[in-house]
Amino acid sequence: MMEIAERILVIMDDIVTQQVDAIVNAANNSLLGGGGVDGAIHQAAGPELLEECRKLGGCPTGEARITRGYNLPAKWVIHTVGPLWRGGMHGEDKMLCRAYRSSLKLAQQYKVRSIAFPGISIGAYGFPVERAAGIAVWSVWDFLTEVNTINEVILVCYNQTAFEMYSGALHNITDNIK
Ligand code: AR6
Repeated sequence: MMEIAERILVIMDDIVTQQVDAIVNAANNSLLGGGGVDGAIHQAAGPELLEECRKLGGCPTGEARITRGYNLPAKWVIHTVGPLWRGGMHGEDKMLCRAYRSSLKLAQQYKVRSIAFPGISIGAYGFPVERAAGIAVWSVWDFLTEVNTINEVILVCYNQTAFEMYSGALHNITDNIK
């Protein structure tokens, strides 16, 4: 059995090029596309992705929906909606945790073995990066203790600051568990 720490990887890269079974999209409630990582994923997947998304009828915050990946190397795109940061007293932490868990649950149902996440909510949605990183790493770690069919979770950071925060959060949890 692989250690949990060996199943989580933090990298700095573009999520659309990841060679994994599924990539996660930081979408909005409409699931009809947007800027940031959402725009990049739709651009790389091609127009069929939007066509499939239209049929889903949106997605509540904290939940997730799955589509095919079309022109992406990934077979699946799991669309989740993280919380918009409103100061931290509106259930933002819980909602962010839920977005990671819902995505991983869907991944498990679709027999996904490798999955890549962007930093959900840390761009346009304004979630403080260090706090989001802690929640992301903890949510993934906790899920992997319960489910052993997913053996690679890649946290894909788009800039140096995010990379430092997510790898720092992973180190913290690894140190604390030893
Ligand atoms: N690969 C990896 N990460 C990326 C990429 C990429 N190609 N492009 C951007 N990021 P954001 P949110 C990073 O704003 O905060 C959209 O319009 C980015 O630097 O994409 O959850 C949706 O439609 C940041 O660190 O997502 C929603 O309306 C992280 O991905 C809204 O934005 C997330 O930033 C969602 O906001």
